[in-house]
Amino acid sequence: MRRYDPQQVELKWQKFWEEKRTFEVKEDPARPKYYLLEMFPYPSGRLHMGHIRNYSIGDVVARYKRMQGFNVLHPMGWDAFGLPAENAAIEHGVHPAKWTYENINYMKGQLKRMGFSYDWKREIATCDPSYYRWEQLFFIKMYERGLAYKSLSEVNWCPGCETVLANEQVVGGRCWRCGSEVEKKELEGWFLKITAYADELLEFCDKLLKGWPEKVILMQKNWIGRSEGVEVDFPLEGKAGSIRIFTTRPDTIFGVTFVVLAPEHPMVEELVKGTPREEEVKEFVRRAKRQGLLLREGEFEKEGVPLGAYCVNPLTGERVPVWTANFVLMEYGTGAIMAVPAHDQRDFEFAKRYGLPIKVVIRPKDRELLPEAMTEAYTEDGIMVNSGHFDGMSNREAMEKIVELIEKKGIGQRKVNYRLKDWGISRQRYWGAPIPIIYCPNCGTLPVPEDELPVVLPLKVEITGKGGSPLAQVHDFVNTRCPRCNGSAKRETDTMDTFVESSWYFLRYACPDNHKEPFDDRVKYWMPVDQYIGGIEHAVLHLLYARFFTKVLRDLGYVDLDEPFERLLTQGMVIKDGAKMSKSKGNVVDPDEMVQRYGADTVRLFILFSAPPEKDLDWKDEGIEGCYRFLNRLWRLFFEIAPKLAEGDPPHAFTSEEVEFYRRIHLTIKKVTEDIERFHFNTAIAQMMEWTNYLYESLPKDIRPSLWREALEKMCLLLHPFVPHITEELWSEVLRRDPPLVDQRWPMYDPEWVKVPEVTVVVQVNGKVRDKIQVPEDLPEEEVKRLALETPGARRHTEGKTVKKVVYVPKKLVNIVCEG
Ligand code: ANZ
Ligand code: ZN
Repeated sequence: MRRYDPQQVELKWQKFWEEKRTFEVKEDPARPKYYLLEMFPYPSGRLHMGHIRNYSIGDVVARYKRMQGFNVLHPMGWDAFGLPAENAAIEHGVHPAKWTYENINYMKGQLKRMGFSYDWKREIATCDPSYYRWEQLFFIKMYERGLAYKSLSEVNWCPGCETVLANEQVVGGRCWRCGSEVEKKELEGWFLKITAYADELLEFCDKLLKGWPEKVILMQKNWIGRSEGVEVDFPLEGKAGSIRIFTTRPDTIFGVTFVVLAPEHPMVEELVKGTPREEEVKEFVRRAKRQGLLLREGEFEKEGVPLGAYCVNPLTGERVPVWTANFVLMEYGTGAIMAVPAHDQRDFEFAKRYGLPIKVVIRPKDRELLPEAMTEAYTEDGIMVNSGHFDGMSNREAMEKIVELIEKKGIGQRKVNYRLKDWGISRQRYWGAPIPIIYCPNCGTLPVPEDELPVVLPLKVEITGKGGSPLAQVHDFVNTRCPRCNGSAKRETDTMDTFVESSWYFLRYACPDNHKEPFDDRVKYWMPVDQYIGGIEHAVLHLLYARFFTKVLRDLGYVDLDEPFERLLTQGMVIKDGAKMSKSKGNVVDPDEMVQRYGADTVRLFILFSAPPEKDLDWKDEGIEGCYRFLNRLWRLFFEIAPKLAEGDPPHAFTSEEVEFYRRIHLTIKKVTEDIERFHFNTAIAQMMEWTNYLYESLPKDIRPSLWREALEKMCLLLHPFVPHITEELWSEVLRRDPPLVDQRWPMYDPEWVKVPEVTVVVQVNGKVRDKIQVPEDLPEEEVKRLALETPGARRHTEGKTVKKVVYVPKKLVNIVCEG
């Protein structure tokens, strides 16, 4: 018997698919299309198990859909701009382009060795000018429509290296390179106006619900963070002017006991200037600004100082002190709040800490609320108290009335706020797409004319990690001509955030060879992506940006669709010894080594078998051994039966053993098909393993050759999406079938043969027969009990009583024991 040699088998079939160009696809209006996309990798150097998992899951779906007759687009590319390439240049002196393309080359080899069914003709690398030129075009179009604009933004600044740092280069508040404490600095930068699409992005969240995980939808909604409220002016005491606050709880306005400004609020300095409080407040503001970075890492205490100034509650006329505190953010609302400690937890904690008064204005329906007795804010609905003529109303009703009053008095108006901020895309980095803008001393800011695109990133550059943006040092690049007056002008030296490239790459896969325009009719044929698969870490930013870009490109007339991704699957992490696989933890399993030892089919099988896609996968060395043994067992089974296949069938009808044997074939097809549809690959594989055991047990039985052949053929077809190489080999070498599996259709089952017999189950309540139900013989106990409890007979006799126990005697009866 031939030994199973995964290396030989796998290389053979990979070569075969490549030579036959099996996975290259063309648009074919006559066939239904299916666009399967996995998130493209950053070419960091080598694939890790997370990648392998992502792409193994995708490959099952791609191959399965293909066998179902879909015209499947399954592309792959490289998210090739980014910081690590630049860091490699700083640390090892290798050019980012060289580093990137070498990595791409290596990783592409790894993907091919896994046998993934990609159409490599459509490969994209985002650092290629033929890709980012279109991005520059979109930027210009957005600029012309006011969707790209320049504004001040806050950046991380390293005083040691005199350079801007990316968030990833700030480690514990310090520069990753020189260890200096990182400062905040205001710098001019480019923004994309994603807020203009906030409402549409939110509205479409609900339309996406059917094909996206609920968790991701919720994260997107929270990120957009729409909140309805009012802005109200609190006049200053003894001076002209007022403080404008934003609140979502105008019903609590009678309970305001202080007002708080964000430390960065311009009025802070104004109000303390020349007063005895000036020094202390300024010191606090400095500290709070420095805290900025740490704050984001989550370890912060609510702190503040009074300004010594007062303002007036416009509805009550009460005077309230003005404070500044670190928990009020300048970027949200108006950067100022009215504090209601009785009904807002943050305000409550702050008031307790600084001994500020607490005034209750809403009480629960059934009791009084005394400020002294409160241990936390009362944030529920209730009845208005201490609120003038609103007393006694429900707070919901009062809310509407108070807003009307505020608007009538002209002291404020309704306002909708979003957490979502415009997207700052300027990076003072080298390895990114240049922003196509020219600054002319006479004509101002101008976009690069379209026919001069792309603005190619120059390759001759010095990257030291110190000083300003590397591009600013490349004189040939910076110095240019003004497109309007032809005088000397300068180019923008910022590059774009790499998230911009990943916001539209899925569109470009449809027509990567079109060098005249970004998109053509092929986009219409393939889009939207039918199934997108990737990590949950992209649940917010990448997916939101991609949705935003799709809408912008629609409004610019480039594409004709509202949403890019029909369905989304977020796969879990790969963990080992209880922690996420990572270099720093030293628990990394190298895919190459595993493929060397067991072959790609075993690695794929193990990854798919160990956990359902959305769950975390715990890497166990025994597990991969087990999968390898299974494939060897499968191999031997085929070779053992092979001689039998040539024999003729007996003349008599199926024996009862053969009936069972045949039924199992169809049950397995049904189960595996349904499991793949639901992405339950692990249970599909478990079913195949069980079936293999059954076939081994059937070896001594008298099963006719044609039935054996059918079983083995179905085995190959059903396992093919998971382990494509070994199945091709067995199909062609043992079963002698042609054409290859990749061109076969997914098997169908005969519904007549998978019917489960039904049984009648009697429903008793306290031992008396009250109803009966018809159920499939193998319906799980829980289901039978649920159905029994819902029968009219059971309902009549359990109503108003407590069910104590439900007993199921399989295939016979359910007894419901109840009391009362
Ligand atoms: C008074 C009040 C009373 C509030 C109450 C809440 C409960 P969302 O839903 O997130 O929009 N707030 C407003 N601007 C803020 C800022 N720049 N920094 C920190 N907090 C700010 O939250 C709106 C609420 O968050 C606002 O309503 C305000 O506190 C606070 F019983 O005003 B509220
Ligand atoms: Zn000019």
